[in-house]
Amino acid sequence: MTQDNTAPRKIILDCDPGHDDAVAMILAHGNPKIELLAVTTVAGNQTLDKVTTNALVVGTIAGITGIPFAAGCARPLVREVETAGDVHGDSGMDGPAQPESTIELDERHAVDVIIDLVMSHEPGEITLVPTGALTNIALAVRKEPRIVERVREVVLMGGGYHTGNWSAVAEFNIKIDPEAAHIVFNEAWPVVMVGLDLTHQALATADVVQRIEQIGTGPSQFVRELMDFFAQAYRDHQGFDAPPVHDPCAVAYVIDPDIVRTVKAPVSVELRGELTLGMTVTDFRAPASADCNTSVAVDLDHEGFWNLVVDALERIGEVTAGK
Ligand SMILES: [Ca+2]
Repeated sequence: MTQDNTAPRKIILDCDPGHDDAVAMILAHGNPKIELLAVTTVAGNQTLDKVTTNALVVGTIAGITGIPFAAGCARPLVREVETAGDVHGDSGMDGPAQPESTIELDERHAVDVIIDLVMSHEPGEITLVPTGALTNIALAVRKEPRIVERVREVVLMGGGYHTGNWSAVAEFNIKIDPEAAHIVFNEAWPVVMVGLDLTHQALATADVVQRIEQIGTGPSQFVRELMDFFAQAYRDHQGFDAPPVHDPCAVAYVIDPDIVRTVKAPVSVELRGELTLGMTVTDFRAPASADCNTSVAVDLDHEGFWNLVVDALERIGEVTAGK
């Protein structure tokens, strides 16, 4: 496997924007250690049409050009569509005013974009960063199993080893499509689970929001307004003082694993539990064996993480629509 550790890490962001997905896109675009190859979408926080529109809007606001944006699966593999309107609003990205997108959607299905990119790059070059349900990734691996040995790692936001948010023990991205998650966790590629234990440390506290506000650009104002809506939703529905900004934590891990520290441990997805469907059961009883392919994120450098987000917004600067 050829891995140049100085070159930017090539990633495909598979997402369901989503307030925190939007910040993940901005971090991936604005950080020089990441090369964003594509943005693909999947039903989750809202319906596929809505999250795809949102992805194009974020791309327009942040000036993400020259890469494919492609829509993927409109529903989970087995289960009915379940969305998170309480947290993300009717649009899936309520709060800020949303301009018309100037980005054209790729005609291909997201699953094909993922396969095409992975197969046309060298083995070990591409990291998949899913921040929604794992439907597209699971279908991609079923359609083209050779992507498993070519993907460098899958760094996903989802799950948790101690806590849930869509049930007492299950996290939203995993719970809405547990069968897809089962497929992704059980393939032989390295999987890093950036779950709620980690992302609940990524709180957009008042000082963080102030730092973002002070950047004083269109994109920073957009993020600030996203955070205002997200904060209110998390106060009303989840009992948080400040909202946990989940998805950019997965991108931050790819940028700097010292900011998102991980531990190797086997993870299994519960598919049959009456009370535990979608739980990411993590076994910490003994040191993980050499063939364990899964790691879980445990500890966030809060200041280092938000420094990355602020830095990305500063680098993006002011964006003129259409450029
Ligand atoms: Ca998401």
